[in-house]
Amino acid sequence: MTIPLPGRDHALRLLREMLRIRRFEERAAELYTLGKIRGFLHLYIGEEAVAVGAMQALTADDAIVATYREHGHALARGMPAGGLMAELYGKANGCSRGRGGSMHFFDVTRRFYGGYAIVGGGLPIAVGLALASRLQGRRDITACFFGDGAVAEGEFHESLNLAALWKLPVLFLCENNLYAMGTALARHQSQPDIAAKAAAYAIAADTVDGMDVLAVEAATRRAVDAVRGRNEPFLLEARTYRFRAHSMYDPELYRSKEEVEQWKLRDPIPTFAARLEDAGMLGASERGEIEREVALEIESAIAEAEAGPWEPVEDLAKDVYTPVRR
Ligand SMILES: Cc1ncc(C[n+]2csc(CCOP(=O)(O)OP(=O)(O)O)c2C)c(N)n1
Ligand SMILES: [Mg+2]
Repeated sequence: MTIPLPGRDHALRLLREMLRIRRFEERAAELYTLGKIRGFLHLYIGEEAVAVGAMQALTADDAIVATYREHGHALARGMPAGGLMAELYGKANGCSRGRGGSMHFFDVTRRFYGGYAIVGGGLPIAVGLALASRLQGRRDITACFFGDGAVAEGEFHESLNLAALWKLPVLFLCENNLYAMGTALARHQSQPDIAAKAAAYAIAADTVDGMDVLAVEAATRRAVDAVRGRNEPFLLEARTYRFRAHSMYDPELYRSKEEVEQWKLRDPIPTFAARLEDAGMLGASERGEIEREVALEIESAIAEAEAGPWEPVEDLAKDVYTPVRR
């Protein structure tokens, strides 16, 4: 079903948010090959519509938990690009003081609780956050993003079970990009329909086209209403695709070039931009202006990362051990 276009301001905001993520990561990939960024770097390119669409339905009070592929979620949540780029560089002005890198973005003031390297590791944290909120009598919900690979983990089942049993306000949002590293979903799941798994825990579920930002926003709004209104969890599965390798090193022997090219035809950014152009909401000069503004933001983020300090080596063990209080 094609969702009608929203007002022009909101539509352009969605486009801009997706572009910010795309351009941020394209530059990050270049900086990685230059050796400026090291360690793991998992790009979200191709999946931008999921984070951007979903984030529109959440308020600043809601908590977010994401995976190691979380650059897009952090940007869409409003974390400043400079602090994120500095974190990729490992600099002390990074959002996690340079100690986490790409997989561990964190910002407690924006209720962004990671960035998790452990597949499925964010799910029990999300359930705990929702439990804390319930115990404190708050109305916020926790949105937990995770990949299709996480449904193979015990934590997925344990988390869904407890969230349903205790009626906790968690939106489980599965970003099904069909692969967990090099393993296709159908090769590791007896039931590859992820949304169908929710029924085993008496959780309501829905699926959405993760390449369509408006569809994701609308489906997330319905899901969030269900979580807030009924005070119980919900599972939303967004069907999407990553255009790049799993991480920076991956010969991609598990999928064909044709398959990747087929999915690229559904790239969420040009398809949405084309819709806006057809509707007379976006002209060539405006598109150019948005691109220029986004490029400026990313270049200034890089400058901030370049200028940022390294943590002194004397601080190596700082915050690693908690002092024992006697
Ligand atoms: C518990 C655990 N097992 C294995 C790994 C190694 N690993 C890193 S990413 C990944 C694939 C996860 O795929 P998915 O959840 O679909 O997320 P995607 O990378 O597709 O976004 C695996 C197995 C890990 N990080 N944690
Ligand atoms: Mg996956």
